[in-house]
Amino acid sequence: MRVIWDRRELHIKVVYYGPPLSGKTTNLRRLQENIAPQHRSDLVSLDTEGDRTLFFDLLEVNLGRIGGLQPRVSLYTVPGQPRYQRVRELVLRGADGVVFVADSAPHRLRENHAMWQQMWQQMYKLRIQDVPVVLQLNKRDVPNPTPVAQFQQLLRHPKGEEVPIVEAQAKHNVGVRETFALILKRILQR
Ligand SMILES: Nc1nc2c(ncn2[C@@H]2O[C@H](COP(=O)(O)OP(=O)(O)O)[C@@H](O)[C@H]2O)c(=O)[nH]1
Ligand SMILES: [Mg+2]
Repeated sequence: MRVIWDRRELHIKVVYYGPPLSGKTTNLRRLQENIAPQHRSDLVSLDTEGDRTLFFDLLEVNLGRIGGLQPRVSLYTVPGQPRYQRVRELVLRGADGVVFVADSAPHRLRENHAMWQQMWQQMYKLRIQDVPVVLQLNKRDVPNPTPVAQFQQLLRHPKGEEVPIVEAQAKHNVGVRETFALILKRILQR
């Protein structure tokens, strides 16, 4: 988080992390569609190959004033494919908060877990292990979604802290705004 005093701006970086195709880009797309153009940028997607994000997506959102400052929030997504581990780390650097977008499809459980572990490894390496994390359980509309309790058991905070959960269907714009509001609230509380 950086304050640019002469412009009275507060810069905040939020990263959406998770396995491939869990719905990270869809979250940003829905936010873009639902925030008035004067309060946001266009969604910039770098080097996409069909549906897949190869580098990252970026959306900037300007919020109302907080304590005389104008918050400017930069939202990033990471590419989920295993071979882009290094890119994920680069994008994660300097994050003020992280949203982990999990895929509720039952056959994706192991991938969620592997990415969750990698996220914490990278957060420790980058010394951002204490920034707020929100766990979004996306795709709750799929058949036989992984139960919330099973996610809670599997995706644990390394220090045993409670991780707030939002159930979502990003595709249908359910839980997207709530997730964004919750991570921002946690960041600003800090
Ligand atoms: N069934 C279902 N599909 C979703 C949901 N959210 C996203 N998707 C789909 O999942 C696919 C991957 O989404 P995308 O946002 O590109 O994933 P990313 O790789 O995490 O950025 C797309 O076909 C989306 O339409 C959801 O809530 N339910
Ligand atoms: Mg993507």
